[in-house]
Amino acid sequence: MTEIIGRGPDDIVRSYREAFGDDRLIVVSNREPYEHRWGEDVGEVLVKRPAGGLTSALDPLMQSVGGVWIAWGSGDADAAVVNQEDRVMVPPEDARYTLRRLWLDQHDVNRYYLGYSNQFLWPLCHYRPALTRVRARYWERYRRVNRRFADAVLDESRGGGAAVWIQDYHLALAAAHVRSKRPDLSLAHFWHIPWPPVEIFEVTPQAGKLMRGLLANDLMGFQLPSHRNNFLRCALTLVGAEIDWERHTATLDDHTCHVRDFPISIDIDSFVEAATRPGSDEAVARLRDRYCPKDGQLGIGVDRMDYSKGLPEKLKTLDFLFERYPEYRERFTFVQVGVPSRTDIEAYDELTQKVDRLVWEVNDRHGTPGWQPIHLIKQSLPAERLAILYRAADVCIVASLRDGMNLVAKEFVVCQTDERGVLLLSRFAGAARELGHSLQVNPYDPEDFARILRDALALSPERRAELVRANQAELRNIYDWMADIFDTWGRIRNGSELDPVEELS
Ligand code: GDG
Repeated sequence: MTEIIGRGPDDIVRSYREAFGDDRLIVVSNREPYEHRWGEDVGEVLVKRPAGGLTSALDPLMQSVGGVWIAWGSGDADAAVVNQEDRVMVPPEDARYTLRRLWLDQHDVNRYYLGYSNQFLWPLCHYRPALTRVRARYWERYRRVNRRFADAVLDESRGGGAAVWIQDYHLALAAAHVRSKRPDLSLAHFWHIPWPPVEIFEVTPQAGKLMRGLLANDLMGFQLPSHRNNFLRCALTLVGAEIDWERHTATLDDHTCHVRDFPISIDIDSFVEAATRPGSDEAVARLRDRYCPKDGQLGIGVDRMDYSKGLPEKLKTLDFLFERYPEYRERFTFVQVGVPSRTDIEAYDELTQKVDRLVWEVNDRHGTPGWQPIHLIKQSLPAERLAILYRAADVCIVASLRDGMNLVAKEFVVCQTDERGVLLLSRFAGAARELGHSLQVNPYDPEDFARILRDALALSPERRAELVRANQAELRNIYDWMADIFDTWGRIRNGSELDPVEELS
């Protein structure tokens, strides 16, 4: 595989220490990186790593830098393993940092998490205002839970300095609470999902409060320049912040927030290692034997079951492929991993039913006695299995209707150690900006999407290898992402963030 030269864990520790000295790193997110669950045997505790882009991205970083990660203790055995201060060291097999758990009751989960976060902010930020549900009690609880997260930050930073790094849309109000009590702390927030244009965001009844909450940070990070610009325009229009469009800052009530884009990435080495460890060649061969028709090809998809991921559009595309190009029947099989997600929300339940129905229809229409066109795996696979699946595939399809980045696309590219797999990538996923050697598709146009899929299946091994290598050469490591953020954040903190005029000279 193309050698990817980038920064590593040691560079992150150095970047962090240069920026923040001995200050403690405090990461705050809704989802925890490790969940403890009761096993089947009495007293047995199992450790689960929830599937999701955010936790997969940040855990390796916390393991390098150390510090404390504050998150909702969502596992049923979580409370049994923490100490009196609700802390537990993780990873369990090699304690590297502290996980501080915060407890949510059923109302919190229903209103703050499933309500305001996932039935208001999530659809809105994915450009789907028609899917939002506005309820006063959701907002009330969102505020209250955000304040509790902020209180935990204040507690963990007592008696010293800290760099507080807040994650994602669940915690938009946390920074303002922290700043009101500890203006000396350095605050940054990374928003993993898109930020929509002001014409969409302004439907938010609490738009001004959310903007003020986020502008309390010293640094706001987004995946793409377009999200950054949308946010700055919202700051101008909705709360009258003063915007410097060259330096990308928003100033409100004498506080300046720097707004930047930092496209997130993955821990490249860990995926390459999982795809190539001893026994992997046999595992790849077994997987192809199981699913792939003899001398045929294997396609894969890996998504949380979420309406932003374009699963029905992907399945319609497969339907068109088998209808328009029947030579692919019994020659191409598709395996879709669809990890159940937010199953208590109606829109997700409807999506799951729709996906089940579409899979059934395509299989019914095009399947033959010895061959099933689509296999839907509705469960989370262990990370090593995922790397083998990526490596075994001839194509991977990412069909997001809107996606902040999409880590699956990047993971697939790095696992191509045999230089075989071609990536079909939605133009509407943030990853499309970097992965220019994927075949880019418009999921709203399934006929053309099917034509591009056919073209992908027809590519020669040489052309596939060229595309793989070119995409791999574009990829940066998660550590570069982290170091970029710490370097920028550190310069802001030290007052040395250059303005663009100085940078140019
Ligand atoms: C949000 C933004 C942004 C999936 N299935 C399994 C599994 N996964 C892991 C993948 C990947 C992660 O989940 C999914 O990440 P994505 O980036 O694709 O999507 P979101 O969860 O929506 O993440 C997204 C991301 O945050 C980071 O900023 O890219 O735009 O929406 O890492 O590997 N992992 C395992 N088994 C599975 O079955 N082990």
